[in-house]
Amino acid sequence: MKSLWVSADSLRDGFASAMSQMYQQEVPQYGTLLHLVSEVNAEVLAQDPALKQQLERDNELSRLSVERHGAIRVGTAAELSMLRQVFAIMGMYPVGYYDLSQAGVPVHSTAFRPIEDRALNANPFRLFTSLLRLELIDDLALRQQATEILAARDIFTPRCRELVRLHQQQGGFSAQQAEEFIPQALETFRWHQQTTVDQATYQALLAQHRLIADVVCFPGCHINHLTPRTLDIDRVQALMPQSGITPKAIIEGPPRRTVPILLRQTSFKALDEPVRFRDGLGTHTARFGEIEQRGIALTAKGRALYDRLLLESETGTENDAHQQKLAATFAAFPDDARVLREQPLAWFTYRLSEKGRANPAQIAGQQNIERLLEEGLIIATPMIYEDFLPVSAAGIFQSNLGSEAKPRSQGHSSRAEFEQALGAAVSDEIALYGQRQQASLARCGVKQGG
Ligand code: OOG
Ligand code: NI
Repeated sequence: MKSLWVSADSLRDGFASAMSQMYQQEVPQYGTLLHLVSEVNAEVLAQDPALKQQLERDNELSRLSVERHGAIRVGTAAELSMLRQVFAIMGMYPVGYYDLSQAGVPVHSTAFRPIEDRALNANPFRLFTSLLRLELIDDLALRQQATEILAARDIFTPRCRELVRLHQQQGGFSAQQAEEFIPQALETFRWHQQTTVDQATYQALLAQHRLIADVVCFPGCHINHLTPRTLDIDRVQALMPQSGITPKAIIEGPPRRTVPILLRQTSFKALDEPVRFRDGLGTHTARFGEIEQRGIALTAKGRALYDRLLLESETGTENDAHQQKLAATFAAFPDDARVLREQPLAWFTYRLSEKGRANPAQIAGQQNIERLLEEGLIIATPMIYEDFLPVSAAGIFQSNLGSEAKPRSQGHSSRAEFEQALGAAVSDEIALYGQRQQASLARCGVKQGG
């Protein structure tokens, strides 16, 4: 019998859309931001027909309007490992290891995301997922208490657990099961006004780190932001106040470039939201909004240059000054597609042009990619960066949780512990980009190396 299972791409698309609907209801400013981003994207495309054509040709235009990332934080290894199984059903796999303890945030993280070209183009929805490091709570009694609170909760509905088991046994979902799975999985990420603790416990955890209180005191792992992708972050940042949204002071990441690199992000501050403790009312500050502009993925060499320049650059507290300083330092980073390819600092996707399809013999055996491009036999387009940046992430965490920049000395990087909690290895993002570039060249009939 032919498989009638619903595809992982379609499950992810349905889930991402349901998540966005839910978050628009929970945080109305997110809806305003979505609206602003789609307006700015439409303007950019109208003003830059060449960009529009390129995005259309590469099947990227369709993903733009559905594209977003979210972020969640969990408290235990068991929760993280169960999330891995839930996301696998939607074609999202752990990529990258981010150690944020070095920036004073007591978590380490990965991104669950699709990894293949086709899946990324269908819907690149990704979730930045952090695991709390309870060992960084130095008060032992409090650490024990937090451990017990977390052990007593189940952030998954019983039906969600059953459906995950069923999927693992059957190897897929029928249409009806898929329809049931999406809202069941969504429950884990819903906001709860009712906390699981009394005020004293909340305050004690908050005093350790705001993030610890956010993870430990609630019955679920509420989605804390959803981030649409804009084609012009400077414009959205400038327009945010007119829509009644106050952005964070500076845009994180690299400066504006002719060939945009990696990821630029800005966010707006979390609101104080009313919550109920076991013994009274209060407020909690956790959820916020963010936008991002994605550029080309960098090779290990390009990434090392980015990291070095970011470190060397002076920073400003006001965005214009900050961007000018960044731009001055990043003058040392080539901003030309050809140079980016030749060095090589960045990844590209290659495909045959019409001429190339008509003349395969001219390609076979040719190893000089620039020559093939010049002759119009193949076409190169920047490969979009699908991941995150730890320095930017730390900036976003801090600006939204109250700045607390003290680095935690115990916070040695522990990727192995993270993978053990996850129950799987995380993929190396740079290796994934390299494989995709290689595969695109192979599809063109270009032999590389040797
Ligand atoms: C995650 C912050 C990181 C990003 O875009 O870098 C992040 C969090 O606050 O849980 O989402
Ligand atoms: Ni984010």
